[in-house]
Amino acid sequence: MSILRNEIKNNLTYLKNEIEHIFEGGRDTVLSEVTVGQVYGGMRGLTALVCNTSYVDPYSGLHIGDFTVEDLSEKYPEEIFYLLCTGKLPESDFLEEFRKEMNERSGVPQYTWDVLKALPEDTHPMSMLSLGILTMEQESVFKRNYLKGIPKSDFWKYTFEDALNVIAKLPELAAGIYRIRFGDGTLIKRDPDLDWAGNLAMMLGLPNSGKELARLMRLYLVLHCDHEGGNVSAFTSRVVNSALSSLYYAISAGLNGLAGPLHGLANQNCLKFILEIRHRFGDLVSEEEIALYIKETLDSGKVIPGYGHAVLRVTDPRFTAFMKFGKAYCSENVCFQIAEKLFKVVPDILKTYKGGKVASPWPNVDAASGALLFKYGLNQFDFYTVLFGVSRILGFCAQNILAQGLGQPIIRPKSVTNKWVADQLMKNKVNH
Ligand code: NMX
Ligand code: MLT
Repeated sequence: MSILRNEIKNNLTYLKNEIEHIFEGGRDTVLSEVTVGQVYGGMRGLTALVCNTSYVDPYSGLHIGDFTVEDLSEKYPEEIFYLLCTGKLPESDFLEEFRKEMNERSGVPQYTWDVLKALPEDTHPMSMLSLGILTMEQESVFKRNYLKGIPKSDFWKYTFEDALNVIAKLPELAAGIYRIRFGDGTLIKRDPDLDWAGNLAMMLGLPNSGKELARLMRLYLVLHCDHEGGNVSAFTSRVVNSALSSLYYAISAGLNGLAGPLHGLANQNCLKFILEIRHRFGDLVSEEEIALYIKETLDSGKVIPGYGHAVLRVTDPRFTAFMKFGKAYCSENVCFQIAEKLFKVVPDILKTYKGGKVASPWPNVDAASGALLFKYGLNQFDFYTVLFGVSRILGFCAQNILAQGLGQPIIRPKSVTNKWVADQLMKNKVNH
């Protein structure tokens, strides 16, 4: 991985120069003011973080380097990892080099399997993924070297080693979780000739898993890789790593955030929702029936999974990329057709729901992906967020490598009490 390591080094030099210029231009320049509403409202819209792997524009969605989702949807996730870390797409020989590197670093330790197999049968696959990573923490190259003593400027190099070691084990770990939890527990050996996503698709051992599942897996692992720095999982992972807890701790923590229904778990809930609609109204459900079901769901106090976003204000381009795949390969599939009908019906209902309070009535990344996985026999929807997690770990790794390389300090914003806020309001009134 010398090419990638060198390119990260070059990227860090470039980013450091940029930061120097920014500081020269005005370290005290105000970027964002914070209102009382934001302090109590999940800091929505507060610009208080820098993340150089990717950027989410409210109207055009995810950008990685100079590329949009549409530009990247035919790429391999390995190439996206390179892009996240360096800001550039790799040369053509990178995929072959990466495949060899993954072969050398692969191999989930037996003790990890022993722990996962000892868990209760109803353990959620996301708990298994998070725990699986955590079991391997004592293998951290960063931790071992930090204890010996290493210069701060070299931290990122050891974290990069940890990243490659984890990434190499992910297809086996995720597929193994699927087979322990939903299969007969036997593990399928990886194929050293396959790419990262192709191996994962193959090791699930699904009866009809052919080239199309591998193609979907590649797209899936590309589309979920990163979504700037403020989403729950990436931010959590970064906060944990900023304490110099190893990448293993940081990844596991990030995954725990991803496991929530308002974040990554929404994707399993989306398919569940589609199957409930199908069960109740049949394969040929009408748009009117869907509208009825949506209203009932909202009246019961639940959210519509796969719709809404904290930053986006348009249809998520990642959703559009999945729909494009679905139209090409799954247009006859009933679940996909219901996902299409939901897209026609849900936004208009959410636009007026709660007096127009829903900031984005549009679909996010999760609204259609489950329907596609289902078509290829991946019908255990509890597993879907694991795939999101496998992909998002690429982002966690890249964000933490770059942040360490830039020498970013421990994250520790200031919190205040209600009384402090009330006193502040009072002072403002007196001053006016
Ligand atoms: N269905 C029903 N109500 C919604 C929805 C939705 N899909 N989206 C937002 N709202 C409500 C929200 O609950 C809130 O109500 P209240 O103030 O009464 O609690 C109100 O609209 C305003 O929320 P927003 O400012 O629009 O959204 P926020 O930024 O707080 O949250 C989400 C963003 C994504 C958490 C929210 O849209 C949601 O819960 N969506 C459904 C779950 C989902 O699809 N999550 C996946 C996100 C993507 N991912 O994979 O991580
Ligand atoms: C994500 O991909 O992390 C989600 O869209 C949530 C977010 O960006 O807040």
